[in-house]
Amino acid sequence: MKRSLRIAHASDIHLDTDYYGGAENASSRDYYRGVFAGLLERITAERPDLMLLPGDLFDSNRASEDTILWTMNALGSLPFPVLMIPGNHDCLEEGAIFRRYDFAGIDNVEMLLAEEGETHALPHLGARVWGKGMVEHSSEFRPLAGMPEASAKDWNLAMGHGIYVGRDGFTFRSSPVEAKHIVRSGYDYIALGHHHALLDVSSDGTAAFYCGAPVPISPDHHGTYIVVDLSADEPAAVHVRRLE
Ligand SMILES: [Mn+2]
Repeated sequence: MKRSLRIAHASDIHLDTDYYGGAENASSRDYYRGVFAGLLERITAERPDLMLLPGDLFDSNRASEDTILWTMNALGSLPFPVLMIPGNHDCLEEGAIFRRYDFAGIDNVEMLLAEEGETHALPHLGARVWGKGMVEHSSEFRPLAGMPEASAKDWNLAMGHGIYVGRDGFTFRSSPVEAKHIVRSGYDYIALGHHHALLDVSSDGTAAFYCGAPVPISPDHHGTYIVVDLSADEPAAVHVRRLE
């Protein structure tokens, strides 16, 4: 019997929005850092077994070195594993942050960067996580294409970064997330990023959500993240958390 599993899902942090170093716009840098630090504090208090962060941790690959090192330190201080993929804002283009800095070298952090997708197993949790590294945000890139078959003995989790296009696989949108990869996947939870507001795209028994961004999309909105509890023989319990 599978042990229960608590997952934290946060995405689209966009650190260093409007900031590229120096004194100018440092208040924007500090605001985004503060939101992320507060988010990590809230999540830590919920004692998750792991955290999934499906892309756009940084607003661009030109984020300042100071913020990159600050972020590596913040992630490395967490008492649980963090699994991440790049998004379109911090994709694996030439000079990418995730090519220049060894996030996977942080003890509790795993980066899923393979272009064709890769699975990271967490044997102590009885879980495995699949994701792929976006090199270019284009209509050819399919964030969830190539997910391996679900394993019967583990919790099967996946991450993707892109726009949900439903059943319309033919699209000119960049990085389309298609329903056909969610339906009948047999996965227990698919953590999505890119859309900055909460969106439930679950299908036929597979829970799949955009958790929203921690920074509100408008002044009358609020940031969100998700906590998911998985227990044997029960559907995924998805809890949406608001950040004030
Ligand atoms: Mn994005």
